Amino acid sequence: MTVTLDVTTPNELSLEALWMPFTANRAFKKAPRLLVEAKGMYYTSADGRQILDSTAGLWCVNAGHCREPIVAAIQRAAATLDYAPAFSMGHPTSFELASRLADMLPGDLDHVFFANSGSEAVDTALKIALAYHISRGQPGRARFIGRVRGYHGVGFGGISVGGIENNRKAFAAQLLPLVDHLPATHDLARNAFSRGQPTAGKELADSLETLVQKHGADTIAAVIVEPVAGSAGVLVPPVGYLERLRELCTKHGILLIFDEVITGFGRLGASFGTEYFGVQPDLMTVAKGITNGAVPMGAVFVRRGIYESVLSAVEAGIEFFHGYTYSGHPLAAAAGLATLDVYREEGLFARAAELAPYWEAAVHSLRGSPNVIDVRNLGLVGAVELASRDAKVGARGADVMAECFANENLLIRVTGDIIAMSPPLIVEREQIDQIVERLGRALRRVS
Ligand code: PXG
Ligand code: PLP
Repeated sequence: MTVTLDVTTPNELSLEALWMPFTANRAFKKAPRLLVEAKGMYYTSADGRQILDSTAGLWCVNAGHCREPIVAAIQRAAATLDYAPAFSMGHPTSFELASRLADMLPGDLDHVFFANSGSEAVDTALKIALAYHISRGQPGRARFIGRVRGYHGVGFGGISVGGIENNRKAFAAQLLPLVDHLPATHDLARNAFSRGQPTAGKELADSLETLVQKHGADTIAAVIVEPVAGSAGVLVPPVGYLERLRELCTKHGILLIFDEVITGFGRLGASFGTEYFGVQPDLMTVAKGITNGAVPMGAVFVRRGIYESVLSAVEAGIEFFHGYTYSGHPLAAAAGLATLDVYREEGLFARAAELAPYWEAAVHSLRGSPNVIDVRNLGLVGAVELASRDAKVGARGADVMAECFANENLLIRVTGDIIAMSPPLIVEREQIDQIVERLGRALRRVS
């Protein structure tokens, strides 16, 4: 199938060759949705419409689109040092970005390993956990604990600890062998229409204690969770849950990994989830907002003692046999520095915190719209869960998304029948009103 692009080019564009990621390729190619430009809160579609972006792209464009200082920094970097080898060579920008990030992080979480995506960051963090225990003479600590409905990217490590069934089932024959999962915290019977953190469910963290009793603490390397699960449909942790997980991990010498690919860089109205919840992990993964989505980058933040332990375990030479050609890429590092400047100069994390109550009231006004069985929120994240049509999970959600894009000039994200929204932190109150009005109209039109 071809489409005519009437904004940027009169040429016909063939859609056949590209195998699109996490997309219903056949449906998309019959009814394509193409974006050709972006600025601030809006995309421009190929047919020339201004589309209000309620999802910050895919949860990544936290400062809004095509921000001049970030664009300029990338242009300068591309023209100055296109690439520098990442192994046994360095370039100043990656060191500078690592230092700036370390300064933002709580406590001794002050070393940074760069990757190019959240998936790579996750696999890197899992390897660091193993290397750490080996460095302390505990190679038997090899088991990972994830959580049902967790999303940790698509590497074999990430899908093994991840708990989204569709992402695992085709690859089940080759997942990592030593993995268990905590139960999901989602509980509509007790917590539907919670504003902010739900009150019931803290005790679900105690299933870690059960796993410790089953396997022995000395076989468990790490627990990995998203502070707020994003991909599975915005699952906000119950009050006290993360604190309890931290307590149990400390008690049993298990590393706690927070996957903050979505919750990092202001999304909750604080620099990171660790700050928002006041719970400090041993390792933390980020991506997305680290460069405002403008250049691919991921990172793992590591507590000083872990870094020092791994380094001091070998006498000389390479301490950790892991890294990517593009770890700390000059364009990504430059984009990262410029992004941190924008976040700081515009006070965007504080702005997100200020807007959060308005956002909460706005999304909860959708309670009572057709088929809505839950509304939930935290920071500048909101979700509206719809009842599924009989035996057709995801059909209603897909229809609402298509309706929003085609007839309401609104970009939303759906996972199954859950609508997720996470606007850029520059969003104005009137735009929040528009998001909710447009989504409300779409919900009333989709049966
Ligand atoms: N961990 C978490 C917590 C994530 O949310 C990843 C790892 C993987 O990052 P990369 O950069 O490899 O994609 C993610 C990514 C969605 C959606 O709307 C969520 C993500 C990616 C794409 C879509 O559900 N999260
Ligand atoms: N595959 C081949 C054949 C390679 O040579 C390399 C890197 O040199 C890779 C994969 C890994 O690529 P990256 O370092 O970009 O992850």
